Amino acid sequence: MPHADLESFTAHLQSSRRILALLGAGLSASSGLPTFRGAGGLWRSHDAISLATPEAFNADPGLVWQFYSYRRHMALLAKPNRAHYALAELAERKEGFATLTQNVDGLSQRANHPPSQLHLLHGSLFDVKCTSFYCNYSRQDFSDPIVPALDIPRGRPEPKPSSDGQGAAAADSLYATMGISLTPSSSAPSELDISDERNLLPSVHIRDLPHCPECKTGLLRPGVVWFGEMLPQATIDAIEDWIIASPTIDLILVIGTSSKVYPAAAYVDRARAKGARVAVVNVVRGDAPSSGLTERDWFFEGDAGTVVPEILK
Ligand code: BJW
Repeated sequence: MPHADLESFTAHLQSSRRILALLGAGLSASSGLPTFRGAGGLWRSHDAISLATPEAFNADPGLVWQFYSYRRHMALLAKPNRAHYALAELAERKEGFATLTQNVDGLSQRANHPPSQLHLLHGSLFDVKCTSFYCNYSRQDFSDPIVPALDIPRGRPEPKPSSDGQGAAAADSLYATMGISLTPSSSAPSELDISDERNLLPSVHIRDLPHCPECKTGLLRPGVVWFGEMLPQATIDAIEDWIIASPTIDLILVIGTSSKVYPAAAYVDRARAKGARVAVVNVVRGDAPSSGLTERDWFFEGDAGTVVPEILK
């Protein structure tokens, strides 16, 4: 059985040289962003998981863009929480530390996580790419909404404040350098009660969705990794190089993930095969890597935004 003994964890962390962190949506739940599975995994009665597929995009690109427009808006308004900052600080402190994040919300970047130690397994909400087979166009895009047709009543609650507002000013100034204001404009869409079926979203015609400025014909799509799609090859290669360069891996932190999605979840076993002990932080005790935990491992039950800064300090 894993335990929650902070003393033994701290001693192991201090002596660890090669450390991985596998992050999931629960980390950003502490910043008020919804997770995928369980409570909060619904967007306007659609299962978030079923919208994160190429099939859903092909069937109704307008609906899927509305979902991602909402997610982009929420992520821009959210602030990194104390766990994002604690992980960024650990990366600064330990050269042999690498973060593998499944999150696409940009909060680790805004917490100043060193980019060379941060691997985005599932892409970014703020990348867009052309869907045309013959076109390789992609760009970073932080505009909100990305096109006027997506400036619709999103029926969202504003993100809850992070467990600690620390760093909000830094995030704001980082975004200001990119010319982005995180203050909602006066033309921001009004809030709707989305449980009220009368507040249905208007459908968005494909011609009003973002199109490729290069090939002029292709529809743009969010630069995220959907089910059935390959993870970015450069990211996989960089992680592989990191693992190969590690004679041993001492520790893997598994934070706020249901550990159900592959190949991300498989990095726990890769690390274990190199000797790593596992430390899980999750609000749900059962949400642990499928290979299970042993008495060498730790399970810290609770909100990532509170627990992570406590155990990493
Ligand atoms: C808190 C908290 C708080 C809440 N504090 N904790 C091997 C076996 C079986 C299947 C496969 C396999 N290999 C590949 C597959 C297929 C598939 C897969 O994994 N399927 C499984 C579901 C069975 N994988 C793929 O298709 C991947 N591609 C691939 O493998 O390519 C090769 C290939 C291609 C074709 C054929 C075969 C192979 C791609 C996976 C892409 C996943 N994409 C998404 C969407 C990204 C874009 C977007 O954001 O919209 O990624 S799906 C979604 O799940 C998102 C997440 O990153 C990912 C993981 O979810 P996460 O982060 O764990 O969130 P939740 O909601 O599941 O969990 C939250 C957790 O937080 C919970 O535990 C809570 O308790 C906890 N929590 N509040 C701490 N405050």
